[in-house]
Amino acid sequence: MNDPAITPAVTAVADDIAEMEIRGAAAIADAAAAAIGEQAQASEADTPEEFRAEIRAAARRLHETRPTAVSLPNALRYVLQGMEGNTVAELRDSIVATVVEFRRELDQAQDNLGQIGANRLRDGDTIMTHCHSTDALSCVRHALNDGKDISAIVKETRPRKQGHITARQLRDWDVPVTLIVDNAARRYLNDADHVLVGADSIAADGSVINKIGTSGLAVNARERGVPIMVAAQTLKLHPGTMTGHTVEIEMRDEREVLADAEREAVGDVRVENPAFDVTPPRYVDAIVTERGQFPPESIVTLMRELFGDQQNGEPWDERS
Ligand code: RUB
Repeated sequence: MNDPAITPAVTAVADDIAEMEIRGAAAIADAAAAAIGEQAQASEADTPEEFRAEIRAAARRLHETRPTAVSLPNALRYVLQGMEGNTVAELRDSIVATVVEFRRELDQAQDNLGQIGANRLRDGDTIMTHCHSTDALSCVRHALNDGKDISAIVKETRPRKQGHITARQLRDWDVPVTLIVDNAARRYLNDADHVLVGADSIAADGSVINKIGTSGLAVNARERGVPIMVAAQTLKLHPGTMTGHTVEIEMRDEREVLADAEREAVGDVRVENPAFDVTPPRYVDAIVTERGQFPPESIVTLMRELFGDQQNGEPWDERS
């Protein structure tokens, strides 16, 4: 049998995720689910078997783009588990409907956790942010809607400077923003009432996997007595960690760290560019989800409820 046909739309989305044109755990999940929907709609499969094989191949292509944000496999699993029917038309319709439902739940979850997170913020509070997280920003948006004045100290977030996206968004909401380089974070923690970050994955023990630099920020914040709040919808919970797996930390290209001219000037050194790090649960005060807020150590209870204890392969695995 020929390799299953993947549509150009899926390839384009996969490339955009790998290149970080589409980035952030929620946006990646949303784009991947939508791409499976496009695959379903554009498919020219003649048989249900052919159609299923195409969908599985598209999911594998999307899955291999970036390894750390578990929202990606969680989204793909959600959509593929919604595929049912005995004809190509039925299978297609079920995928399209599941993608719509997935997006609705994603938006709803972000909105709900935003309200829960906003309740932790008081009028006049200053937050310190790292990277760009739509879940974290949802908490700020709700606090503003509740009439609270919020200010922000925004870490630049080297090497990709996602802090600029956060700063722009907050300015659009009229939030006073102070942009700082990452190295200045400890100094400015004196002026912060909360550290507010998102997550790419949350492990069963409550460890938070987020943009590189989060763990150092959390350790410093704890030392200064500044509470650390992680805004993460349950799509970020990593089911595999319940069965003892660890979360893979993506290593990205050295060219994100050194431009070509700098590379020449620096000479023959090894450059490492991990995209994420792991913050141990003892440095996190609260994980805010759409299902409520949890001390990190109790997140496993929610994970068991949502995923059960067992994982039996993935719906995109090749079958004989
Ligand atoms: C993004 C990042 C964000 C989380 C949460 O890293 O670490 O904090 O993905 O974002 P990158 P959201 O820029 O490398 O993708 O809350 O929007 O899901």
